[in-house]
Amino acid sequence: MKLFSSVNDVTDINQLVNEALLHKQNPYAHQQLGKNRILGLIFLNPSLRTRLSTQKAALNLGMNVIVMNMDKEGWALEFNDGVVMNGTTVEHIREAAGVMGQYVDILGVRSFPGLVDREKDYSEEIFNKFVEFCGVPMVSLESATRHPLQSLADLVTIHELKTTARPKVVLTWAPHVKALPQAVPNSFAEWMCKADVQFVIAHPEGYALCDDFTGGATITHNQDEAINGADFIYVKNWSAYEPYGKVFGEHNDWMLTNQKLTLTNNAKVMHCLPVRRNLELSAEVLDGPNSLVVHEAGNRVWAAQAVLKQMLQAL
Ligand code: SN0
Repeated sequence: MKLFSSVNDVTDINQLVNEALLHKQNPYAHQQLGKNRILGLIFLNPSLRTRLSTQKAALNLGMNVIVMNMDKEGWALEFNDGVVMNGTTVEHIREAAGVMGQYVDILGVRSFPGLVDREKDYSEEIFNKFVEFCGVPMVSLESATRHPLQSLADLVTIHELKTTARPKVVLTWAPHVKALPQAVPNSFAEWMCKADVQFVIAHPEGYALCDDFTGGATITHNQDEAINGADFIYVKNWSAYEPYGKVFGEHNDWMLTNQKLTLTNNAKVMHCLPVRRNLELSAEVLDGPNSLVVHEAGNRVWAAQAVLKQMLQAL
């Protein structure tokens, strides 16, 4: 694999999931594969899990890792061609990405959407320019519209803990105080639509995701109906796709509680984290026996390791 930016870059998702679980059983089996190989991780936005789990995955494979918080420590990047750079941007993506490619064998980039210009965000302009100019294989650490390492870890977690062959998995919108990207729910939907699960999405009116990502899912505005009999509930806030990046209404009753869990098949509760307690998800659920959030974050290592292994093998 030379590019990992969405589920469409994966030839066989079941094989990738199984490979992640093999790494979990035997983390150091491929320590020679990454010897003398360097992974570069570039962050244009904050990160906890992605940064640490991807580093750990690379170390398990024998790689060395270099990390840069480009937003805080780098020069301000220019992404447009043909501009006179007499303003605040200092370095063009053409040179910056090209130089990064000189130093690393595989490059990871995190770049959130601006949530202002939908066409710009959904064209994945920033991530694609890194791909175009760095000249080395690239992995997404969350781009404007997707978070594939998270979604793979989510699928690994569901596969690992399911008790029926085809579990009911519900993605539910949750309240928040900010406008958040659609990347995590888009990506989760895209992966679940390709997985062997019964997939339902619940959100208040006005929060429909872009249907490029949700084809095959059952979509409802009734959360209680959606979570009825659910085996897994994936909690996430997102801002509207139309009107783009907007938030409206309070919808505080969309926060998952123990009372709501009684409707489910003792559902396991997932969230990509960071989560805002008692806003997005109640503390009673987070601290209760149904929460998988920390376990799920642990699986980020094995998902990243499965992806990096396939990328190292293609070098
Ligand atoms: C990001 C998001 O895409 O929703 C990253 C998730 C992995 N989350 C946030 O930006 C949360 C910010 C906040 O203020 O709660």
